Amino acid sequence: MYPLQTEVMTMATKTTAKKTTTAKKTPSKAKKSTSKFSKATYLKWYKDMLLIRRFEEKLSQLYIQQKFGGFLHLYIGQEAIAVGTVSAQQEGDKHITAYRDHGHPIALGTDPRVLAAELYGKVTGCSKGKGGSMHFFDVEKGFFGGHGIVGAQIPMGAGMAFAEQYKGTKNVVVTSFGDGAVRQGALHETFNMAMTWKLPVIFVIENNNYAMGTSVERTTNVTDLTKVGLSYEMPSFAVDGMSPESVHEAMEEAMDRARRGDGPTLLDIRTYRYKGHSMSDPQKYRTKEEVAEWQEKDPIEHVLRVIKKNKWMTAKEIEDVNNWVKNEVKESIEFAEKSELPKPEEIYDDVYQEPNYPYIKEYLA
Ligand SMILES: Cc1ncc(C[n+]2csc(CCOP(=O)(O)OP(=O)(O)O)c2C)c(N)n1
Ligand SMILES: [Mg+2]
Repeated sequence: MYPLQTEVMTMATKTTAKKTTTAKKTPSKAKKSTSKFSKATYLKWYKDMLLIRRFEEKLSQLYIQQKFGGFLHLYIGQEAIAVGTVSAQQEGDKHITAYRDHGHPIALGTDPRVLAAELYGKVTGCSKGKGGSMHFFDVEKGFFGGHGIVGAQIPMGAGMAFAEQYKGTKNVVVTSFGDGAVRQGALHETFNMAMTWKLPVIFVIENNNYAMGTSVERTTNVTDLTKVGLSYEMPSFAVDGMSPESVHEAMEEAMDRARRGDGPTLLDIRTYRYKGHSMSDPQKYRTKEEVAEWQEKDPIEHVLRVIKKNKWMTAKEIEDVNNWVKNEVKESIEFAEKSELPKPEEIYDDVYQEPNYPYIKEYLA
C-alpha cells in the first residue's frame, strides 16, 4: 500500500507517528504547510485545478469515442503540483516535464483551445498539431514541453538552467519527472553536474508511486527518493503533493535558493494519479481501496473547503466558476473540431535536421 500523505506529514511533525508498514518509507524532512495564503490565491488554485480536471475528464470521453488518437496520460489527482508550483514562480521562470503534461500549461495560462486542437492534430494546436498529448509546448508562457522519453527532459532542464546562469538572469527552471525516471542514468549525470555548477534548477519528482504498473518498491531498495538527491549533497525534501500550500512553500524556498546562486533542490512530491497510466491500463497493480484513500485527500475538495470555511465565495459564485469551467471545456473542443488539419506539404516543416550529420546513410554517399 502506497503511504498516504497524512503519514508523511505525521512523520514530518514528529508527533504521534504510528508504526505502519509504510512508515519506514516516509522521510523525516517532509513539509507541512503552516503559512496562510490569500483569497485570490485560493480562488485561482480552485479555478485552475477544476479546469485541468474537467478538461481531462472530457478528453478521456472523447478518446474512448476515438475522436482523436495517439497516447493520453491524464494528470487527474496530481493538479496541486502544477498550481502550487505556478503560484510560487516569478515572471521568466521556465518549466519542462514528461508526457503527463496537460496540467502545467493550463496552470501557466495556456488557452485550453490550443491544447484541445493539439490533441485533435489540428494546425491551430500549440505544436501545430504535430505533437499531440505528449508534446504540448508554449514558449511564451515558459513551458518547454512535453517529452515522451522517460527522463529525457532531466538533462534538458539542467541545460536550460545553464543557459539562464550563463546569461546572468535570475530565472529558475522547474524540471519535473516521474518516480520511474529517477532510475535513469541521465538523472545521475545531471544531478552531479547541476550541483558542481550550482545551476538554478529545481528537480521535481511527481511521485505517484507507479511507473506504468511498477511500484517504487519493486524498482529499488531505496524507496525514500530524497536520498538520491542527498547522495549528491543536494537539498532534498519530501512534500505533500495533495496540498497546493505545501507545494507552493517548498517551491518558493527552492526558487529562492536557486536565485541566490546556491544551486538546485530536489523535491520528492508525493501524489497520486486517480486514473490509469494511460487510457489502456487494467490497473491490476493496485486496489480500488488504495485509489479511494487518496481521493479522500483530493486537492480540489480541500481548496473548496477552505474557500467555503472563509466564506470567500457564495454558493452562486462557486456555481458560476463551475459553469465558466464547463464552458471553457466545451468551447475548446468545438474550437478543435472546427479547426483545419495541417497541410500534407507541411509535414517536414519544423522538423530538426542537421544535413551534414556524418552518420546518416543517405548523406554518406
Ligand atoms: C526511455 C523510456 N523507457 C521506457 C518508456 C516507456 N514508458 C513510458 S511511461 C513509463 C513509466 C514512467 O513512469 P514515471 O516516470 O513514474 O511517470 P508517470 O507515468 O507515473 O507520470 C515507461 C516505462 C519510455 N517512454 N521511455
Ligand atoms: Mg510515476
